[in-house]
Amino acid sequence: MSLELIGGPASNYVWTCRIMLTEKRVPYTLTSVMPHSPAVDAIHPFGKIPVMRHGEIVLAESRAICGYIDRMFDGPPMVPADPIKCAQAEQWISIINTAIDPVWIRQYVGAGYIFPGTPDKSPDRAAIDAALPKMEKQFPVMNEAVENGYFVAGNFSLADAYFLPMLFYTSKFPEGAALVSKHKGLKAYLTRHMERKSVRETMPQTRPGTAGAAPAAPPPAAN
Ligand SMILES: N[C@@H](CCC(=O)N[C@@H](CS)C(=O)NCC(=O)O)C(=O)O
Repeated sequence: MSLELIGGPASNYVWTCRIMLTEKRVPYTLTSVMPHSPAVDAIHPFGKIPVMRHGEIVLAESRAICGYIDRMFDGPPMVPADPIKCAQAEQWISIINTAIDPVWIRQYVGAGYIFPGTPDKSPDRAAIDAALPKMEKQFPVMNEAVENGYFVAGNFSLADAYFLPMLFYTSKFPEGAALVSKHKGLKAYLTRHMERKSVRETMPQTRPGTAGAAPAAPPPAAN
C-alpha cells in the first residue's frame, strides 16, 4: 500500500513532508498539483497543499501528515518521545508555522516576489517593505534558536524540516540574502543542512507557484 503525497513540490510545506518521508525512508509517490485542484479539494476543506492518501487514510495539513508518518513508520523519530523534548520541538514548530511562514513566505517571498500584486508583476515593494521590519526582529531569534540547538530532536528534527525550506526560499531574494549573511548562525545552518541527503534530494526543481512535473520519489536516504 503506497503512500501518495499530493501537492506541487515547490510548496515549502510539500517540501517539509518530502524531507520527512525521506528521513523515515518511506516509499511514496508525489502527485504534483496546485492548491485548489480537485484532488486537493477532495481532502483539504480549504484546498491547501499538501494532502495525503495512504490506503483508506486521507489527511490534510502538513503537521498531521508528518505526525502520521513519524508514528506509523519505523526510522529515526523526527519528534522526540520524551514529553519535555517533544514539547520543546512542538513549540518551535508552532513558532515557525505561525510567525515565520506568514511573514517570510506568504508576505515577503510570496506577495513580494512570486505573486506580486503589481500590474506588471514586478516585485511588490509595499509588501516587501512591510515584511522587512518584522523579519529584522525575527532573524536574531531564529539565529539564536539554531545556534543554541533549540530544535532539540537529536541533530535533525521536524522543526528543521519545516524551517529549512522557509529559510532557503527567503535566502533567494536580495533582502533575505542580506539578512542571512548578517546572521552567522543561520548562514552556517543553511549551508550545513542544504547538504543533507533528505534535503538535497527533495529540493524543488520548479518555481513556487507552479505545479511542475512530478519528480520520482527519491530512493531511501542514508545519512
Ligand atoms: N497549515 C497548512 C498550510 C499549507 C499551505 O499554506 N500551503 C500553501 C502552499 S505552500 C497553499 O496551499 N496555499 C494556497 C491557499 O492558501 O489557498 C499546512 O501546514 O499544510
